[in-house]
Amino acid sequence: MTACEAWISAQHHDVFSVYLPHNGAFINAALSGKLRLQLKQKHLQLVAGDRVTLEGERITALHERRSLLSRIEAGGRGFAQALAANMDYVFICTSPNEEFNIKRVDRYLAMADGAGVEAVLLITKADIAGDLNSVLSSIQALNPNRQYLLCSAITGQGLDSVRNLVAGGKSAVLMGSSGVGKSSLINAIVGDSRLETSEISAHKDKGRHTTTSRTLIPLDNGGFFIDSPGIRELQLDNSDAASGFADITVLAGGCRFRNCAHMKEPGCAVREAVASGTLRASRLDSYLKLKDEERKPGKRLK
Ligand SMILES: Nc1nc2c(ncn2[C@@H]2O[C@H](COP(=O)(O)OP(=O)(O)OP(=O)(O)O)[C@@H](O)[C@H]2O)c(=O)[nH]1
Ligand SMILES: [Mg+2]
Ligand SMILES: [Zn+2]
Repeated sequence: MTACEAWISAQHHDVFSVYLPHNGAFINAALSGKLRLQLKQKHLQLVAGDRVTLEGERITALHERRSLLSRIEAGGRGFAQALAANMDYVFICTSPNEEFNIKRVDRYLAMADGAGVEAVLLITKADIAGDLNSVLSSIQALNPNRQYLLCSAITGQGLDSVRNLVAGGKSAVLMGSSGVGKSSLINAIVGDSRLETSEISAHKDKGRHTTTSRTLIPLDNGGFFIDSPGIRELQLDNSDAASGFADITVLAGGCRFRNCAHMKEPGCAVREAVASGTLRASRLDSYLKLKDEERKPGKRLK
């Protein structure tokens, strides 16, 4: 039987919807018994964006991942939950209304950082009269160099820029609270209404997300989006987080105390690096927030 490469789009129980890059089709496939066992032994789960080997309708191998975004599973059992693999970008979607929360934005940024995936802030619903100035100034305060794009699914503002970021085979996963307009944005860019969307009031009434699973959406410019359900609880995967702060780990080797918390300890090489301008203060802040997060597992993100 001939084997080909396929990309994981969505999962419904034991059935995976996979995308075939050679012909652009989506088909259903299931894990081979052998791969199922291998994944179980390694505590791995296939996730949207994963590259796999397909033999007929059987998925027989998982290819090495270029990047993996993950978080601690909601419910506090402490397992890392994979969110999307092989992404070039995380589009962190937030709208300039009551939903806007700079701490949440920072949390998403730290997650992207931890996975080594580039983050772009999408300020959605730029057509509504929210307090755009205060939103932009809090983003500036977080990091003056942070890229952001103003977009609107209604007026079309910013859609070309978002589209161009993924041109030529790049992939981006859209993340952000339920109702910020992730699916609407993708529909507006793709030019049809393939993804279900709904009024925010409906979200609140039903207490559910309109989008319920991650799905791969190919664009005609060669790029890919992954739509995802709004994340209610966002915690960071410690292993990813630590690996995303290799610069700080290296600096910490120069601290006087081995267990230095880089807060007020004398002889702290990390603080010295901030003072001398070799380390951004905002980066140390993100790192410390993350450490704080690790000490308080199960803390809800509001
Ligand atoms: N004014 C305005 N409303 C928008 C825009 N984009 C989306 N909306 C509205 O916002 C609501 C939620 O949009 P969705 O696209 O379903 O939001 P979502 O982020 O995909 O939500 P989940 O799938 O639950 O995570 C809908 O009522 C949309 O019509 C926009 O650019 N401007
Ligand atoms: Mg959606
Ligand atoms: Zn220190």
